[in-house]
Amino acid sequence: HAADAHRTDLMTITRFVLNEQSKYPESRGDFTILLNHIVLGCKFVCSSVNKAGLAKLIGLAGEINIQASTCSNECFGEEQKKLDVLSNEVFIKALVSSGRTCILVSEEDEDAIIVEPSKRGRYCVVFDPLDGSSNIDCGVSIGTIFGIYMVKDDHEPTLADVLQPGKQMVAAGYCMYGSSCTLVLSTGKGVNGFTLDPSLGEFILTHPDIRIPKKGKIYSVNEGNAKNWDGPTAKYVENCKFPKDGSPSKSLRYIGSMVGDVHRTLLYGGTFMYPADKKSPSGKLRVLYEVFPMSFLMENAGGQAFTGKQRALDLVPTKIHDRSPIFLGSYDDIEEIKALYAAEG
Ligand code: AHM
Ligand code: MG
Repeated sequence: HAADAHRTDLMTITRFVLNEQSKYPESRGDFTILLNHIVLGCKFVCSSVNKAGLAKLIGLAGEINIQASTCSNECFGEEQKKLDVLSNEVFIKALVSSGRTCILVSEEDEDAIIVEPSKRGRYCVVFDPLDGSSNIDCGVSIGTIFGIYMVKDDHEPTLADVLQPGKQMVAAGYCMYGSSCTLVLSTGKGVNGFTLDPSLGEFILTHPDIRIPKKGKIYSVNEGNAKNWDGPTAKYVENCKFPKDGSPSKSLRYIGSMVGDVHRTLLYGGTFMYPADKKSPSGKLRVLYEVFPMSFLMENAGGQAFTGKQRALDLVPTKIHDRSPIFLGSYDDIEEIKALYAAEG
């Protein structure tokens, strides 16, 4: 019976990646080990995010905090770390202890972290441990985003190892802490999604070979910034609302959590944008650990990612926290945006 087979033959993320890596005779399992440590970080953050509402109310000592509903995280003093700080520490410790990394870049840390020689490996990991900070306190979906580069030899790691165009990444993904905990991963050949089964503590393959629809019916952008947009962005959004070719108007969906907004875009199709505006000529999102991983996933799912000037994965970051405008999503929809920018000259 087919349904029974699903219940007893579980494709965990580890098994899936081991299968994939075994196609390369030179593979020594290092990537699988690295990924297992990333997965551990995701599970920890997932469990912390799920407990966050409760922890606020009960407090660490187990006493009911009567002020919980009227004060923010600061009320809990030193003991209660903010979720984003906690997540950052967990990922750094997990990545360093994997013994497979040499340099780490986190959105939470101004400087890159050079791993001590005795714990070094060949991978460079760039990540945003908990993205969507404005959504943390109200229980809306947030996520972790990561990208992975690999160095060729064992030279002393430097910033040059991570200031590489996104097309050089060997893998990228995100974990969304939403109504379920979903990890989406690409190692450069397609995109696969795994959902955490809390009773097993394992990510199970639930979304094999994700392909983004060629054209979508949704656009996603912070329209509150419209007065500062450039011409092509304004024109594209106008076309979404008042199509000139007789096609139906598109729906607007915007969470303000990149992971949730991109996840929906990947599954349902459409566009996600954080364009440049007069106040922020480079947009808001960070090249290394937001724009690149999401662009890598989009392209691997058959979509596109564009900066307003070029293919996003061709960008060469000059600083680890650089920002870039980004338009990503369904192939045909991004073609439309590219045409508007090309017409602008
Ligand atoms: P953060 O790193 O401070 O959480 O900011 C990143 C988030 C993204 O998840 C999201 O796409 C964007 O900021 C939303 O920004 P805005 O509130 O300007 O629309
Ligand atoms: Mg962020």
